[in-house]
Amino acid sequence: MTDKAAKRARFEAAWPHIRDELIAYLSTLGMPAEAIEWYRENLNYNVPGGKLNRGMAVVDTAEILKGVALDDDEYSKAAVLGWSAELLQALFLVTDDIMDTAITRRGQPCWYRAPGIGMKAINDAMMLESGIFFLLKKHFRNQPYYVDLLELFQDTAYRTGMGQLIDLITAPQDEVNLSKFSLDRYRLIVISKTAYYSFYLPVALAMHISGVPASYMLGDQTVEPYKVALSILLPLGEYCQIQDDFLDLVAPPECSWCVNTALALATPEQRSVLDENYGRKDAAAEARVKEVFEAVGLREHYAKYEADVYQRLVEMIAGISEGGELTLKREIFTSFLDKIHKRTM
Ligand code: DMA
Ligand code: MG
Ligand code: MG
Ligand code: MG
Repeated sequence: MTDKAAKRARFEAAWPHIRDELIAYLSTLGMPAEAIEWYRENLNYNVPGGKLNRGMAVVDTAEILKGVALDDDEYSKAAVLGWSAELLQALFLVTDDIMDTAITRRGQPCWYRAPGIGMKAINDAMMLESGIFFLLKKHFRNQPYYVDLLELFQDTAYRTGMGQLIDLITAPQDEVNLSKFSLDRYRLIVISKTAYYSFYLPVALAMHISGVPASYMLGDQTVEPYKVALSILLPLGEYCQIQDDFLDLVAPPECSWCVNTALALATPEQRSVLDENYGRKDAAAEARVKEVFEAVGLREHYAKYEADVYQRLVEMIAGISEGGELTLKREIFTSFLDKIHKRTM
């Protein structure tokens, strides 16, 4: 087994226990067997089975901060928070698929389309969210950083919801209106709906359980490590999504980097071609959109964007001063950057 596979296996092995804690709570409240089975199926169907990037990032970051392997208690704390991040992702995916009228997710029918589920999926999503706060209370109630964890999940969910809102009103499923699109709007959507919960949340969670304080002195310099982390992880998350969009190239009717960049570069004629064809689900229209993308030099623009953002992130990371214990480490960020840079799928 590779190191990466072993890490994943260990993280996955923590799930059944965490799931059973959530289910057991319903039993202690005397919920009927049918409800308990429903919740179990909700959790099993929607929480594991993804890439687990966010959950494992909590564990990885905690390990980097400590510098040596976590002990069992530290690992189990990191795993609870990692799975809580996965619960947050799950509730957003369940509701996102309803709003996007999606068909499949992770190779199976979306939860709301699974037999017998339908709009009960809305309540299921809310119960996934409540599960996060149950776990936080159960495992962290007595920790000095308990309120920080609560605030972090609350703030992150709020930001993600705002991102979903502006995405939904900018690129509604049923009517693409390119006059609403712009690169600025795109950036705001991506940072809000993806970067916060996918990049900042896992790292900040690990920082809290590792005891990283809100500020510290390094020499005569005051460092605010959570702000530093945010300032790097938001552009990193944006980069990751732009790369995703570029690898997909034409995935209408999304408000993607490709169409927004093309809109910024298009001649009036090319703009009309995009207005008439973008978001239409037929092969000929897609081919015309692709032609415009090629004609405006989207590939070259992407290569330049990637080189620039990579350079900028490398410089920001190099600018982190490493002190003793409980301070930021550059490796937290380079490990993300290395995974993303020049990714081809
Ligand atoms: C999903 O955004 C966003 C969240 C917060 C889950 P999306 O609809 O663009 O992504 P997907 O293609 O995964 O449905
Ligand atoms: Mg979606
Ligand atoms: Mg969506
Ligand atoms: Mg995509």
